[in-house]
Amino acid sequence: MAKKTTDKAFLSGNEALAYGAWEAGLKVACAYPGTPSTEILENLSKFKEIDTQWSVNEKVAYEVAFAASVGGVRSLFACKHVGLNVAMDPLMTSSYTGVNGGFVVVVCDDPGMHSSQNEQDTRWVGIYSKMPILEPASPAEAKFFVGEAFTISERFDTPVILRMTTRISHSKEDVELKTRVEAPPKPLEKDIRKYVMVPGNARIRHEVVEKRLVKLKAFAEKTKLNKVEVGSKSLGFVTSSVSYSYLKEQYPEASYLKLGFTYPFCDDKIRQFSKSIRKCIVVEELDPFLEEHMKTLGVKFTAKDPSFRLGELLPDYMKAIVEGQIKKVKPVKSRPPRMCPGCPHWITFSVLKKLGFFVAGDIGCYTLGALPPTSALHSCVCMGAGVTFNEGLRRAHPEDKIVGVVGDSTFVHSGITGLVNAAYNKAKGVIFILDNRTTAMTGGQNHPATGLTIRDEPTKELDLKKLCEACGADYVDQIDPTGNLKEYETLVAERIAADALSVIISKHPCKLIKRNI
Ligand SMILES: Cc1ncc(C[n+]2csc(CCOP(=O)(O)OP(=O)(O)O)c2C)c(N)n1
Repeated sequence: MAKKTTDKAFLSGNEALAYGAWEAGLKVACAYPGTPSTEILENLSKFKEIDTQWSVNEKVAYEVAFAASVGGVRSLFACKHVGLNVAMDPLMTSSYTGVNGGFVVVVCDDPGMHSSQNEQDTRWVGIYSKMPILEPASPAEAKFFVGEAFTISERFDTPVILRMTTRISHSKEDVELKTRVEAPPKPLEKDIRKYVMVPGNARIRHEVVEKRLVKLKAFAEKTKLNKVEVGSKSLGFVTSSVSYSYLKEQYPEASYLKLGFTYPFCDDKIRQFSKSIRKCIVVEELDPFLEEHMKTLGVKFTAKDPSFRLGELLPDYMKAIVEGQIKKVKPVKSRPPRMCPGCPHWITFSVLKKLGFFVAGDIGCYTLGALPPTSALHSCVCMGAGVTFNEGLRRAHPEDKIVGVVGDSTFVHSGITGLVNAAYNKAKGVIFILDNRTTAMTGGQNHPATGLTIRDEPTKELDLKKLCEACGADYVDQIDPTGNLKEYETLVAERIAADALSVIISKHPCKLIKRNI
């Protein structure tokens, strides 16, 4: 990304957001990769003024970034929607403490599940956590909104959620570039009542949060982030995010209540708008978030057919939704992904296929082991579950043949605790750590076991073998399976026969990265 002072550049939503955060004086940014959010940190790491990191997982990323805000600087956390689940523990209480420097929580949802294990709609987290939600409708807005989010965060003493979706993150447009405005660091406050969330203090903070919500609601009515575009009196839309951009193309003459500050809801604006339009339609991707709230307001409107709650609202569907023509979203013919030719994961899956075991799987390129021709991965729920499913399934079926598979990045993210748990609770079995020296699924990001930082600088390298031994595994073997099939098969057979908890680290670099083993 070109770093210019005042100019235009053709940027994706994620690039634009990174640029906007830099302009707004961002100092510290943390993330764990996840499509469609990954490029935000990748782009932020190009700015020397910003301290960036790949954290080991989203909970850690959230805490480090949030602590930097408590320390008085503008900070940012970014993740994909499921990453927010991992960060929910600090997130919920950070709403109570509030911030010092502005703190922005960027969450990229993935309607249509282009690259995700579920399709959750992050907007509900606004209600649950009592934090404001901003929703840009284009890359240019992503850039503008992140600056606004910092201002709102500091003004109302709250973390602010900036909700992106795949199409906003990955589509491109011309955006204006400006200069960076430094946000001078505030002093580190020793404020026990604000930052020590023991029950006595948290009760007081809960009251503060409720009062803050009332103020945020008043702000939602006034802010230009929620704007009315006056057009036809006979047709109007209440909408947000990419749905707004799609509708504008198809219905340029209609009226719009375009919500950029989606939560807390701007009830008065919604009431006034729906009253002023003969046919008011709410159009939103995924869940009926606005729709359910508008029902409670008793305003007159129509909404999409419930079948459109699944998947993306593509431009082609807009007319159908408005005119009520189709009830079912036709799936686009898909071409299934597969592991690359020469991928080291192939070898493990060919061995596992021959063994015929139940393979407790995890999330990464190796999840593709579930597809033909190997079809040798039998569960995949969330990151880290390759380790814990081996244990849980064995507790249900002690006699069955079960192993677990996890990637190197995923093991560091959330597999370590599962291995400690297995050792502590005397579980048995073989866990394969498929160490391809990178986070391949999301495009090849570094992690602690690669020994390289987000900026490719050498750092302390996490020794997976020593770590697994320390976790309590009885046997830990490290082997390069490529060109070594016989030895690999013999080792696997030995460890499976043993009445023990074993870890086999299958180590060979991904074909798409240049790295020495
Ligand atoms: C909670 C959560 N965070 C992030 C992701 C995105 N993601 C999917 S797989 C993966 C890691 C893959 O790396 P690794 O385990 O090393 O396996 P590889 O793809 O390299 O084989 C990530 C970050 C996710 N699905 N869930």
